[in-house]
Amino acid sequence: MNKTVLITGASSGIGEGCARKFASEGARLILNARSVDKLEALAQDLKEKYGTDSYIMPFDVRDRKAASEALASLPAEWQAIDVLINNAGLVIGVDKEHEGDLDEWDIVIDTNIKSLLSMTRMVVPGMVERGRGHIINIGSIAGDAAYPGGSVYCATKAAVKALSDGLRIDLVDTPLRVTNIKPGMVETNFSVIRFRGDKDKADNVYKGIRPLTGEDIAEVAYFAASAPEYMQIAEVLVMPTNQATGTIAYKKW
Ligand code: 8X3
Repeated sequence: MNKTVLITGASSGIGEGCARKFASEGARLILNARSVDKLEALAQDLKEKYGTDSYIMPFDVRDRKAASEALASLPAEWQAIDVLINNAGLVIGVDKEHEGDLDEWDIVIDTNIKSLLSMTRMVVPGMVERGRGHIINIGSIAGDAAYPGGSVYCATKAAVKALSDGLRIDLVDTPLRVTNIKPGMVETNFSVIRFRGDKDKADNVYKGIRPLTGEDIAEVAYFAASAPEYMQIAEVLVMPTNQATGTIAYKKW
């Protein structure tokens, strides 16, 4: 793939899966996450395995000024971003809506909604100018219906669906494409953060079922990005075979 791909939250989980998949297919990568060390290690690994050219952009996606400065300072040969993968996202806690911590929810809302929006706002105008581009948002099955303990997270992923659909409408008269990938159960660090570091509780989510991996979701993202230009994979709901909805899964204990 002869494309420049910017991935947010690239240092782990689905973001790292996407970095590895797109690298293995020959893309050039702009890797974003907070940790310089993790990004450097990933870039080095991708270089050794696939000969990938990576440009590292360490900043917290919630820091709009840092994001805008990083994008403005991209060397000329890295400025023509073809694919933006808005992956950075998280949830903290499983509290009820009337009981949770507003400061934690600010982090979730700022990351999952406002940062996705600001990256889109900053990167897409260049794509429109160049007449070429693809925005891949990592939404969630959680955006389809609220579930117990997920109120705010589900709301943020419903917002990702609305932002994806709205952007697709706004870009309908351009060659740009917008994809919203909505994963169900994917085993990453996601549940560890949801349960505030409690690894046992996080592991329990995936006991008795074979969850998807970041690499599985990366296959979907790559499929969408490599589809013919006239074909827009608008939305994909993807989950383990033994999962049916955000709350219904069959587990063999
Ligand atoms: C994460 C999937 O099942 O926790 O977006 O809603 S789930």
